[in-house]
Amino acid sequence: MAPPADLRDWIALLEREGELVRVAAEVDPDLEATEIVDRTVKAGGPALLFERPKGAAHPLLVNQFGTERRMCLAFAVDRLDAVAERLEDVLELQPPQGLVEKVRGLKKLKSIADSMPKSVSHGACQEVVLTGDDVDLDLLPIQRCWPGDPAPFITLPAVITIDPRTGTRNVGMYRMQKIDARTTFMHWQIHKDGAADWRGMGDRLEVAVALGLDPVTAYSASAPLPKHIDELMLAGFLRGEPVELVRGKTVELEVPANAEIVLEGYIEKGELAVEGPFGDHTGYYSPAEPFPVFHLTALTMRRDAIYPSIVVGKPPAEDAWLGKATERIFLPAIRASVPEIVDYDLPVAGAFHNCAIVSIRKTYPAQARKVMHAIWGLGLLSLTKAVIVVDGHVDPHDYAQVAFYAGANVDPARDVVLTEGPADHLDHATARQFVGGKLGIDATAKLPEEGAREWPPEIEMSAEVRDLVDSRWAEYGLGEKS
Ligand SMILES: Cc1cc2nc3c(=O)[nH]c(=O)nc-3n(C[C@H](O)[C@H](O)[C@H](O)COP(=O)(O)O)c2cc1C
Ligand SMILES: [Mn+2]
Repeated sequence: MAPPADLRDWIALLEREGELVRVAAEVDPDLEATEIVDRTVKAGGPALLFERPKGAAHPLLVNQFGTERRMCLAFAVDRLDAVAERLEDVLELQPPQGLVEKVRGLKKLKSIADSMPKSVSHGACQEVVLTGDDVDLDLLPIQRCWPGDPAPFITLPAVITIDPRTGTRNVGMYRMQKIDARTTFMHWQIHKDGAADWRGMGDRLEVAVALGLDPVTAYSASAPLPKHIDELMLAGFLRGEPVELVRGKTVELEVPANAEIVLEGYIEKGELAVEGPFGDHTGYYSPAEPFPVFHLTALTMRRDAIYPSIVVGKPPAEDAWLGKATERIFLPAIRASVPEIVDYDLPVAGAFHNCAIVSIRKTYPAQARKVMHAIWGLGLLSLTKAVIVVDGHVDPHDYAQVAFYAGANVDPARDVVLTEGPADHLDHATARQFVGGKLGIDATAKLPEEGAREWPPEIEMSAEVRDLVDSRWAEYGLGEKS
């Protein structure tokens, strides 16, 4: 089975799988939808298609990504690690030995070449074209998510720009506060590629925003790829099908043909206004700050377009699963530069940037410190506040195990690293915005060169006795074997 081709295909799949409920009652996108969605997400419940959002002409889809099972359905896999394995296969491309390997290598290269987006002449996303004064964001059920939000926010967009200096495309997910029917903000945080395109702009920067994509392409907008890699290529690779693009009606940019809705427009150099506050994925309101203003020149859409949204807030929220997908999918890429890493976990409760637990195959002294610094030097992982390093036999996803080793193996006088580095744009705890402390905890077993006394063996039962008890279990009268 291939991943869904577009949002409608995805909705049909969710319905077949009992993963979507249609809400026929009129629901207000102003706060009411959030409360319904938040309760549903926290209960592990289904995607919700609000068919009659109050005051809007189009239905509202929320919680499409809210469980591991739906995330797997989106990628057509049975576990998210299977997605990573496909990527790993390509990343580990070695010079081929012999004919069979050469053919296999060519197939891999072809899978990369076939991932490039493809231009087409028509797209469903342009069945309806509104330009100029006809552009009207009031048609859409844009949610105001939390009581302290000053306005509705578009929360699940794929924002497309081209770096005017290099010509490379970037696609990112950045919230867009509605200013009026034809204007929004663009929330490009300082460390993001979108912000870099904006900093490099001339007098005007064209922007296109795709809403209501197939789930893999929508996910790809949130993926932290290096600046020069087009997120639509990742989408094509993960879908096994190139993303089809049509030329915008009022911009030079190309937009995904399968989108439900596309917003086209521009940003003027130096035009900033005060955006926010916004009830954010940190669990706090991020404060009001200046951000660029986006002027719409066109709103194009399918007939009966469906508007997608996501509610972030105190974790766990729906975005937890977009984050977990990234955690899994990027493991091979991280291992490509830090090969001693066995596995890692970014706890949902840590809003992804607050904490990373990393397990390593340790072979030399101070290696845990090397890995901490690697994390603090790696893409958006550089924003990680606390890094806990454990040995390779420890499961980083098992927080009780991690807590055990972070206690038992740590002498705080010796095994804690405190340093400084860039802090997440939204971190409210740092003394200064964008700059903060970093905490490393080396919870690996220590070597003599690291200043350890003789390290005691860990307690484990012998294999013979385990086998004996296995074979005699029924005799003990203790029920099911544990
Ligand atoms: C639901 C959701 C909302 C997000 N909102 C923002 C945002 O408002 N601003 C921002 O800079 N990043 C936001 N992000 C994170 C970016 O999408 C992510 O860092 C992505 O890698 C950015 O793409 P880029 O690296 O090409 O800039 C959001 C992520 C998700 C999943
Ligand atoms: Mn990018």
